[in-house]
Amino acid sequence: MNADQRRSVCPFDCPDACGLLVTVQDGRAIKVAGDPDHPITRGLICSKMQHYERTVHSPRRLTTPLLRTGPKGSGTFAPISWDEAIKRICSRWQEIIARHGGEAILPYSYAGTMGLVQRNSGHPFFHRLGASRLARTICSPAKDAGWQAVMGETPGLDQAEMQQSDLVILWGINASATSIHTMRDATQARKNGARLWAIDTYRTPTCEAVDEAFLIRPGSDGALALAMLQVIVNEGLRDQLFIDQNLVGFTEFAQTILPGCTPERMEPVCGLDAATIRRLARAFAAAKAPFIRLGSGLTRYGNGAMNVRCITCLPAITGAWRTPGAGLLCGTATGGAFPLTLLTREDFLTAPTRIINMNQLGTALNGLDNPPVMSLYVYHSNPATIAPDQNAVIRGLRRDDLFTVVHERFLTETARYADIVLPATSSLEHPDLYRCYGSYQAQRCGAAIPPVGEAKSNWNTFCLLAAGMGWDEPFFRQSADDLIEQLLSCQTPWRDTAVTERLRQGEPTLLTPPSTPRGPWLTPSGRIEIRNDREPEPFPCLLPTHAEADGLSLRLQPAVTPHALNSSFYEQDALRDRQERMLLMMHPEDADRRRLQDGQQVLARNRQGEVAFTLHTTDRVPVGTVVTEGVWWQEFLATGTGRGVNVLTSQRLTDRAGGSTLYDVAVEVSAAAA
Ligand SMILES: Nc1nc2c(c(=O)[nH]1)N[C@H]1C(S)=C(S)[C@@H](COP(=O)(O)OP(=O)(O)OC[C@H]3O[C@@H](n4cnc5c(=O)[nH]c(N)nc54)[C@H](O)[C@@H]3O)O[C@H]1N2
Ligand SMILES: Nc1nc2c(c(=O)[nH]1)N[C@H]1C(S)=C(S)[C@@H](COP(=O)(O)OP(=O)(O)OC[C@H]3O[C@@H](n4cnc5c(=O)[nH]c(N)nc54)[C@H](O)[C@@H]3O)O[C@H]1N2
Ligand code: SF4
Ligand SMILES: [Mo]
Repeated sequence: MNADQRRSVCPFDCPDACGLLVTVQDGRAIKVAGDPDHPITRGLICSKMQHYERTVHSPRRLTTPLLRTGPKGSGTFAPISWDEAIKRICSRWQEIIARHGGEAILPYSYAGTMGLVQRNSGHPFFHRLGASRLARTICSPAKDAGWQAVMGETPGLDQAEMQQSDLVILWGINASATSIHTMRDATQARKNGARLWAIDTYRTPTCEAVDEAFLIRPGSDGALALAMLQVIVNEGLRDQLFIDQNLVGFTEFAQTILPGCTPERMEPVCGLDAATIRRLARAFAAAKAPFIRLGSGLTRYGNGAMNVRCITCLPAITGAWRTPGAGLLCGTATGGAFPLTLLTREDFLTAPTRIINMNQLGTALNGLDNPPVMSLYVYHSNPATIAPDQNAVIRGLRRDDLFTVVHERFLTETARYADIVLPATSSLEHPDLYRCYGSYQAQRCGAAIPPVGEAKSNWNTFCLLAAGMGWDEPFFRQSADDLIEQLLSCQTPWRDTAVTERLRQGEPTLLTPPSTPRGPWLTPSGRIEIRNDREPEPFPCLLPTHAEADGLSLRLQPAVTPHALNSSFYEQDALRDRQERMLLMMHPEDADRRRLQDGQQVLARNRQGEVAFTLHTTDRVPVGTVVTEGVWWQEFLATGTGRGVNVLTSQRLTDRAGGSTLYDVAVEVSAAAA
């Protein structure tokens, strides 16, 4: 490594937490590459990060604190000093607390950075403040809930096992866009002779790279899995010995639920014909080592957790868990490796405060009382763009009596509604400790370059706010490196001293979960729980989506683009140009039926509102489904209402765990008025 090359880690919300090599010249990052010595990255990073230096040194970066001087949303601000900004925030908060109590203040954050210290920096501060708490459930908590209903705390598979599989199923995961190293491993498994399948709702780039893609109706994976289970049981393809030794509740499930789930009955629900469902079931049961990699999209439905629960039964009933290379990977939970309560400090809360679900920000800002939300502090998240029911969120952000502070790298749509904007560092400008959530790697890194302008990290900003509030806890006088050291020096069964030392040195390091994915099963009964009486439904079963009750003709998928990550990366012009504009993909038959033509402006609408798109007719989407990719910054939308796709998504929650239902959307589409 030459003197100018520094190690860093990709901070974005991606399962891989890639190791990076950053070339630094005169305090600026001039090149970013994948670390060839990182065991997952192996030199390969996605196209979004290949020019991370363009994000870090973007002319759009915020470099000083800003005070709003025009109407909310207008983007008119004047620079102020950090001192003044902290003073204004703290004095306004003191007034609000005196009048309404601490719960009138709401923090809002999610996953702008996944580093353990910077991501969790606000928790001790807002606990000490007595603020409302935020349930951070926008991504995929229903996936964990569905897995846990069957498998409890049993850890996930190691992705490397995919190489021993003879049938890899990418189930509801657009791996070529969202998990490129999974895609690389799956492609390698295919070269080794495995068959590769994808199960999705439209023909994604991932579907182009597999042997066979199966397109199903949105939110119908439970129906597909139940029908496969019915075939497996009916045709005697189950592993009865494994079932007897490891499962609880199978016989009753097979007698009461499965008879109603024949492929013929499930065909109209999931949109695959009965013969194909039978073929899938038989091939799954016949495979020596079937490996399912489950994505997150399919969990963002009113029945999301239940659908995952149904899929989780498949490897249990065929006894796939016996065989290396076989099983199901939802994600890896490495929470036990670094005790986060050292950072989050629940003990700073003097009494439990109310919890507000982040998916219902619109309602929280407009409809809450006792107390109303009088101040919103947003950090490393962009709710005006990424949160469901955008019209409600923006209506709330427009409130004149709402005091909004946004800590950001860019003047996002959310920042445009702020009273005070604080400039944030990028990951190259602050230290942190990262862990993958698709495998078991972790890595620490220091700052590679000094802060751009007057930007400050999340942790440093909360330390200033704590001082501004006049608090004297020594906790808020530590550095981010002190906190990292606390996490590392706390011993856990995941790390021996040699592993911890490697982490201290900034090496990519493998953590070892104290138990294995192949048992003992970490459930209350010690068995794989096909029956679970702690759930509202004791058995996996068919549940409806929300959207099917909406009575609208098309199902909308607000899917991801390879050229951005949620609303991040829109600041890079070249990446944004690859997306061209916000398209609505529709099957030609659906377009003909509505007399719509490719390239035309259309409006998609439902009860939350309407959004303008450019129509793109394509048979990549099945009849009855429309798709738009990307979560666009409103300022780049050329047409119509200037609102994005999240106008159409709702605040409804998943069946379990309070998750978002961003994919559970129905719309009507018509021509936009000329
Ligand atoms: N390039 C890029 N990478 C990203 C992101 C990004 O925005 N862009 N976002 C990051 C984040 S925060 C996350 S959570 C992950 C998510 O990454 P993934 O786990 O891949 O999840 P999604 O892309 O949301 O959805 C995966 C696929 O599920 C499909 N799908 C939707 N509904 C259903 C259904 O009911 N059944 C089935 N079988 N499939 C369905 C979608 O069409 C999509 O192709 O990606 C991360 N990585
Ligand atoms: N329509 C639609 N909506 C979606 C999704 C979708 O696929 N489609 N995906 C959903 C999912 S899965 C998720 S996880 C959420 C993600 O939602 P968010 O977590 O809000 O993710 P981003 O849109 O990437 O916004 C992160 C912001 O953090 C800022 N940031 C980055 N690093 C730092 C830092 O160190 N400090 C501070 N203060 N700021 C920083 C970035 O500039 C960026 O504006 O979006 C959800 N919304
Ligand atoms: S976004 Fe994911 S694939 Fe891309 S560099 Fe970051 S961790 Fe790696
Ligand atoms: Mo996510």
